Amino acid sequence: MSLPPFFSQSTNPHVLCVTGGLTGIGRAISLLFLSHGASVTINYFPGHNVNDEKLMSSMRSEGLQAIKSRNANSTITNDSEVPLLCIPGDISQQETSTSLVSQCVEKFGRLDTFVSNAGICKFEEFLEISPESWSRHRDTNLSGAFYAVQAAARYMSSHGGGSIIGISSISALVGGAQQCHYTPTKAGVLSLMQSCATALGQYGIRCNALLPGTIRTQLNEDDLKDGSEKKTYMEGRIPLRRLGEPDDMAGPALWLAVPELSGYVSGSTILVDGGAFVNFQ
Ligand code: RM4
Repeated sequence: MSLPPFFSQSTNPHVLCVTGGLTGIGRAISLLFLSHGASVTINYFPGHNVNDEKLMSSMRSEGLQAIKSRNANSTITNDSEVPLLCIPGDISQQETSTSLVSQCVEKFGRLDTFVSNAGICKFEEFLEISPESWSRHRDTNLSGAFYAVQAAARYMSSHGGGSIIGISSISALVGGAQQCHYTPTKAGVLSLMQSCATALGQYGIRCNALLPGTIRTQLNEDDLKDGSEKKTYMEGRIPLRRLGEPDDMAGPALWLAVPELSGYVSGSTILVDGGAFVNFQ
């Protein structure tokens, strides 16, 4: 049986903002929050996907379905009423996040939960990684998270607090031979959330790191092709015997957003990996 909605536009409003929200984990989180009655603003990197317009319109119709299936009495009855705002922008630039937060607040009047999710991972041999690739991974994954979290915190610190979630990775804790430019950025996001938890607790802002294990997204669609040896190997490493899906990340994000459920959780590291990390022998 599906849970009733946690939020309500009229009696318990909740506004979520997510970077990199058009695909993968960011999209799954956004859709779950929409289904629970939240309003959602997403950032996306224009042109990064084959067809942004199509992804946005399918997100609206999936959002509508999700809302209706959780709440048959919802007053939202067509795609155009889905409370979803999509803002293009390169997250490595500070002004993208400043403007994202202000457009979100202008449209929906508040900001309760911020998810810093946008990230890239190009699988490359360490000996061949160029300075450009190294800086692109740092600029997007780490500087992007820094600016985004700072913009959210600047708003939340003077508006009663909120929940900030940094999407780090199992790769913050363990190495990957073709991820030498990526794993340090994910360790950086974990550390960022720990320091921000200490800096921002005084404002009622909780900061936590969510660490996805191996989740099937566009980041690893080449690396983990169906039928590949690596995919079989990775599945074998996971005690739950399957790769993760973006939806697997959405529930933990919702839990971190709801103060009644996680109001005393801050500075924590939440691994969502089907047990992969602890599977040594
Ligand atoms: C992860 C982890 C996964 C990989 C992705 C791209 O956080 O290393 O195994 O598929 O990055």
